[in-house]
Amino acid sequence: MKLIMRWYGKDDPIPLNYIKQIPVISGVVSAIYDIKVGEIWPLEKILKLKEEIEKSNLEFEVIESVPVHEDIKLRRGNYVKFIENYKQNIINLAKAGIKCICYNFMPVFDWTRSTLNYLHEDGSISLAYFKDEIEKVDVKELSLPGWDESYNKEEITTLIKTYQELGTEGLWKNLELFLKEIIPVAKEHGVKMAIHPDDPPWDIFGIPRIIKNEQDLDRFLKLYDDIHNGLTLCSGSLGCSTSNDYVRMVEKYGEQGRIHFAHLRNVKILDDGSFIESAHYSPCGSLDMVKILKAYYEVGFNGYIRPDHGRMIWGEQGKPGYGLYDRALGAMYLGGIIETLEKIKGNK
Ligand SMILES: [Mn+2]
Repeated sequence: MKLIMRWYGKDDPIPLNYIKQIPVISGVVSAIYDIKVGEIWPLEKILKLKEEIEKSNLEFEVIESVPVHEDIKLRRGNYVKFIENYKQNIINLAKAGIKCICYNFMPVFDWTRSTLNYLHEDGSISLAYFKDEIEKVDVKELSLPGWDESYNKEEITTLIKTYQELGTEGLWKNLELFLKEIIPVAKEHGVKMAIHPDDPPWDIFGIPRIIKNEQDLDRFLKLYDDIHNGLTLCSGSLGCSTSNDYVRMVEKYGEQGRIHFAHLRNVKILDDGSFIESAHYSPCGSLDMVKILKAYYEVGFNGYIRPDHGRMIWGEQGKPGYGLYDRALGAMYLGGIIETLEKIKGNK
């Protein structure tokens, strides 16, 4: 298991040497942020990023994310070109030593929350999802915190309608056709693809969402039954639904060698199914981090783990979910559990 942190490149307010000061962290997961979705990431740009990261004595083996263009998900417009570009990106990233690529197949929005500024009793701030607030939202007047503002209202309404018409089965089909093109390339170049589940793991606004639970993950893995077609098992996404047993998923898919990347975050699930992102420490949320890491440890997981969203604490301001302090606390907590597991088992 390698503990890494997400780093948003040169525009990230957190410098790499601060990340390096977190003792358990061995590397960062990053991406190229100034190339339009669907286009090729030039090898020189990737190598420059790698050089910068390695200068701080951090490893760079994981990408999050190479985004999938909406044309690929809808199989329309320039999808053929965008799939070819995607393959070239896998090849370029492999040349730079990248071993794992996280991506998602969520239509329109990567994630949904009703607030980015939920105030906890202790004064810390985090993201939260209140079901009643989301249900009140008028689809035609869509604007929610953190959502991509690059679409205007008309474009977004059309896009949502197009997905509603495509439907769940249509989206599954398009995902399968995408995998059949990209996984052979990933395999040839030794890159493990790791799909991120839908966040939160349920349908929103009638848009199809297909990576939500164990049944979906089973179906996904069978679409292309190869180790290079794997998972980013995100506890903060899958774990928002009480019907998902995250520990069981770690045991099951870990045993199959299909988990390549783990996102670990705790969430406090409320009675109505709403949730508040909490500190990583188990008593603060609904997930048991010790049980989760024990499952990873016992299944012999040798992929990457990162602390997921953190709260904003100690007056820090910055990108919601991606401040330094609380993610660093989370990383040390996760690292402490891993060290304990290893020493108790007498392996170290
Ligand atoms: Mn995640």
